[in-house]
Amino acid sequence: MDLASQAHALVVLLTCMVLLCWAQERDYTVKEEQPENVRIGNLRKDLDLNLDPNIRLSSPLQFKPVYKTGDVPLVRVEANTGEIFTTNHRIDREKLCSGVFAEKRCFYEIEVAVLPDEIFRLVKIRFLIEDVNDNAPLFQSTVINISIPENTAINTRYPVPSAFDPDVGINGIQHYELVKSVSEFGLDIIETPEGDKWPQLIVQQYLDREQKDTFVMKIKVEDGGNPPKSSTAILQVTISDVNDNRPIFKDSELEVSVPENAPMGTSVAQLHAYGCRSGFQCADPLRLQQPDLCLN
Ligand SMILES: [Ca+2]
Ligand SMILES: [Ca+2]
Ligand SMILES: [Ca+2]
Ligand SMILES: [Ca+2]
Repeated sequence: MDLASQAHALVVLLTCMVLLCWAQERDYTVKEEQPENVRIGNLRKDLDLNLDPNIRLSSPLQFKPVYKTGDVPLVRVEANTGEIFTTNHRIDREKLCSGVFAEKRCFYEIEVAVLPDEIFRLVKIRFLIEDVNDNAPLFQSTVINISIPENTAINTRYPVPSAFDPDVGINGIQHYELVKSVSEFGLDIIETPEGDKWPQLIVQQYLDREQKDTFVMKIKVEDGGNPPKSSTAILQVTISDVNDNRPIFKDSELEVSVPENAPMGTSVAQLHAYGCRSGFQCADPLRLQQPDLCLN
């Protein structure tokens, strides 16, 4: 290596040392929702400062946190010891990282200046906020209404509006079930590649609005926390009508007697027809117009 190359290597080495001095980083992991004064770590120990005993310090070693403007301090650093603690401001992962995609990790960051000037460095501290299961999954509404036509084929699926759980991973939604079910309907869960779970109602039997026009069930959603949290909603299925029955007369035959001298226009009988559409039974017949049969 010639002299110029050696000089260049030395410059690169010195630059790296200076940058290392300034760009020190340290990561910690802390659970959300901890009470005040829970110890997270000790900077003096964890930064491995390796203070040169030959350097005379103008004042004792000190740690001075620098918070981002407007940030509520979620941790405090003891100036003399470098001990890091939680504060009386609760760390709420769901609030801190509300705009962050669920699959991304949630960090809280501060910088800490290490003083005095002789050993000055600015250390970037990142706190990885671990999720705890502090939210139950909830449906958007306590009553979910679904309308299904009565001629729906068996195995047809209807999406049920999903619940929402702001926690992530196993603490998010894991399971749906019908806790008060009927034989006409079943529930299946579709899982997307992103891991989202979508409940779907499956028609398991032929429906007949004229027999039964409303089914009331209860749907339960549960997360995978330990212990799990859950909630329920009423699932009300309304069977909508289709025109699947022709109207029928009350009597298939009608016998009337008419005097031979009856004038024209004389009413001789009244016809009864029903909009009875079940085909087999007519539990709640709809009475149609009842025309008179008249002489003409
Ligand atoms: Ca929380
Ligand atoms: Ca949860
Ligand atoms: Ca949480
Ligand atoms: Ca019908």
